[in-house]
Amino acid sequence: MEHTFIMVKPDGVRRGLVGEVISRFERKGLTLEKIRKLTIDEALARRHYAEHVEKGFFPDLLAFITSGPVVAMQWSGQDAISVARTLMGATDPKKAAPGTIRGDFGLAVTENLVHGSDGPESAARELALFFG
Ligand code: D4T
Repeated sequence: MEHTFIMVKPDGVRRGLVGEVISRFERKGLTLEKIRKLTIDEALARRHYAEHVEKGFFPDLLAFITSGPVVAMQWSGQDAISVARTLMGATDPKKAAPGTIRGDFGLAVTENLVHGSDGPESAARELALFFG
């Protein structure tokens, strides 16, 4: 059994896609353990995206991720981390396969609807950041 951190980003919340995202994970067989709606402030964004703070796209990413509420979740299941990333699709929605969340609903790489942990260490770190 593995845990992962999944977040519906501000664009997904604004577009009313929270239920769609939850439904896809549930139908796959993953289990929703925790859920919390919040607006990310700059300090939390810098901690969550620590690996990206020096990158050229970070100012746009910071403005976007703090632009409205997000829905943060803990999901569990067998191989939950990689299964969730498969359901999400490639980071760039233009390249994400149809049938994935980003492939079906996204167009721009910044506004790519969802975040999912990319490994066990980031899952533990991100779950601690959002759920203590
Ligand atoms: P997240 O972390 O949001 O699940 O995305 P990924 O794990 O799939 O991708 P990432 O860490 O490489 O990127 C984090 C975040 O930054 C945005 N981004 C990324 C961006 O705005 N411009 C870019 O050029 C890249 C590479 C999108 C996701």
